[in-house]
Amino acid sequence: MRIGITCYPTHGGSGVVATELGKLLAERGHAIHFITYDMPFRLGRFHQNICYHGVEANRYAVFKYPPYDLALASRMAQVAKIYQLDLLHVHYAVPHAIAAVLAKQMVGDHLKVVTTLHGTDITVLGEDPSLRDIICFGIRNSDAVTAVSDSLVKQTYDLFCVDKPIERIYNFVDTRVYYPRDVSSLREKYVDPGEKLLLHISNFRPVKRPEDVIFIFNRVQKEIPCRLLLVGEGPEMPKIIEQVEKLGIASKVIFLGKQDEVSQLISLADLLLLPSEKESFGLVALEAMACGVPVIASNTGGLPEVVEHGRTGFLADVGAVEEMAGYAVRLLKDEALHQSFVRAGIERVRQHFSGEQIAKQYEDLYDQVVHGS
Ligand code: GMT
Repeated sequence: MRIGITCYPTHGGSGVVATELGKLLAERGHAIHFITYDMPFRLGRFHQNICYHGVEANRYAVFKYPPYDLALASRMAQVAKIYQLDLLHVHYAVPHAIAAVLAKQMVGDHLKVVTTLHGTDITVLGEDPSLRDIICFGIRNSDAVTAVSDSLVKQTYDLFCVDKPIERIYNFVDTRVYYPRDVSSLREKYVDPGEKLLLHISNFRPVKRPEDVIFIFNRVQKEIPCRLLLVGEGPEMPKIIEQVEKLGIASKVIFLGKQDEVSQLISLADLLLLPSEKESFGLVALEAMACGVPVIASNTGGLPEVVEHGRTGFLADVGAVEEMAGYAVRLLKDEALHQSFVRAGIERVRQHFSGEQIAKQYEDLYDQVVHGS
């Protein structure tokens, strides 16, 4: 098939999933056209069957806000006509689903629109009165809609009065990239022998509750020799640096900032902490499990669909930091338990979240939408 993909090309999970899906579909023989304002950061090297089409918003002085959404719709329509696309698969409802619906109106009904909802496009923006109705419009007018967890499907139905089916298609990982690696020589650079390493990766927005990460780590380091690796950047970072200094644990916390390639870094860790307020899926938890790293996360959104409590990690209520710290200590002190979680996580990813399985689910959906089969 000839497929246009639009996503946020930056470090967020939705952009990662969209880009990795595009790469997989290209490997499976589809012609993929990324239509985004920047080259998706995960695209990397040249790929046969993948083209990139940039979007440029006009910055004419009369505009207070450059009309990016219109430029995107117009570019989608242009690419769809030139390359005779069968469908546009857009990731994240705003503005992508709305732009795609507009492009479809410009090109004709034969161009189908598949929208994937990723989380904050519903759970945060869906509550905003300035966007709520237009998000609903984008969903209603898409030919097919998917969401990345059962929890997000339910939240979408609860928030919007949509009567169309929303198919749950989980996030996935490429297990050729995410697998337990021998990183012992790199690990020596971060931890002393006998020390454990805890990891948190996020965009350091309030929704990720990075302060809870520091609280949990502070409790754990009082009982077990360990360090904390923080990967990512975001608005909460200044607060986090202050908190770390106040607690006097700066020598034990390593700040790595934004990183493009995290599979090796994940393999360094003994545990991943993800105490988010909201998390429609939690792609980083899946990446960790694939690399053999157990996860301690909050029992919210789609996380219980990813992390199996007591088998591949532990879940606790949002903000239950004492309980999460207790789980971390238990897991880090009990090598046999830790090893069983490592094995169960790798197996769970292989069984339920492999790229091949998920790419096939999207292909089947595309087939239904384009051929009605
Ligand atoms: O807020 C983020 O974490 C980024 C956001 C995005 O759209 O890039 O992530 C959302 O989509 C990911 C991919 O489907 C999910 O794995 C994340 O759970 C989801 N984030 C939230 O729901 C907060």
